Amino acid sequence: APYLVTLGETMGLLTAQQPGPLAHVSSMGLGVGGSESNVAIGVQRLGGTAVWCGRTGTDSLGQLIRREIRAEGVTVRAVEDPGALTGLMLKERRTAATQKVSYYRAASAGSRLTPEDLDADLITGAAVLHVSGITPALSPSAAAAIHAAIDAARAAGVPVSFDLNYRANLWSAADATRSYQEIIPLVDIVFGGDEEAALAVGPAEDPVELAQRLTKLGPTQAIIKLGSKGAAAFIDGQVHHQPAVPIDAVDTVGAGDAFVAGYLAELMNGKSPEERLALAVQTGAFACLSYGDWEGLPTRAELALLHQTEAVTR
Ligand code: KDG
Repeated sequence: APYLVTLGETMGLLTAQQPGPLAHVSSMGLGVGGSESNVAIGVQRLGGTAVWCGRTGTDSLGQLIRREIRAEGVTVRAVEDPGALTGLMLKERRTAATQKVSYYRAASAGSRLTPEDLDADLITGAAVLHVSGITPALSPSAAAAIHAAIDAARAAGVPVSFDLNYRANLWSAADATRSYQEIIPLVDIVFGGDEEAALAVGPAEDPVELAQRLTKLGPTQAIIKLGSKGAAAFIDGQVHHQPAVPIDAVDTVGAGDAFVAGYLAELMNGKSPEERLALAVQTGAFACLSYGDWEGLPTRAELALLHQTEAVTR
């Protein structure tokens, strides 16, 4: 089956079980999270096929990550690194409405990804390669890996998708801008929030303007994710406005990955830009309706729940 291939760092994820100061939280839930593996899981839940490449430690967290991603049906091609521990993230909720993510990932196994970790045949045989702007922020070798993956895909005519995914805790805005300007001309599809896109192409009032400027750098599809305002896009020379699905969000972390998964799943199905964006806003909305970065990602059958009005069905 045509498959999506992606690479990146997935970490253990500790989530406070109650809102309040972390010093007074007595229990944390243990799960896993990583932007690219979230996308892979999202595609797989929608009926597609996905492969995740990365690097973990030989530790228990590494085992947990492999098991969890595999359990979702995603093919895992991750190197086990005996020389470093698997990274960790911590999600605290000081108030019910606000979340803070902290990283414990400096020199982690995932950040030691190298070009040698990649299987060129896996990339050249894919329907699409998806990468994110987190990876070049991790280390020089991880940056080299994302470039090597993009080069392999381009040489084989495999379309490349890139989510800017700016993480201010990992690098400066200036470094991100430099890296985005290197990578964007090499990709076909670019996703970003309006502030992320502004790092790459300068600020603009109108998100369509941001999308158009992104396409001037090379991609034929530029999609600006606007959260509760939906999305604006410039795809194959056409402007698109996609309203969001109105919902009461409980946890917005992971919504951007869900959006990308919805878009790419329909791209792989040969669907039109309108159909890709329509599924993207539905999967993005769905991800906000449950806790966890990816656990709530929808199957196609579950999408109907977005419009269900009865609270209970028996
Ligand atoms: O999009 C959600 C991701 O941000 C999260 O799962 C963690 O990959 C992650 C990161 O590096 O921030």
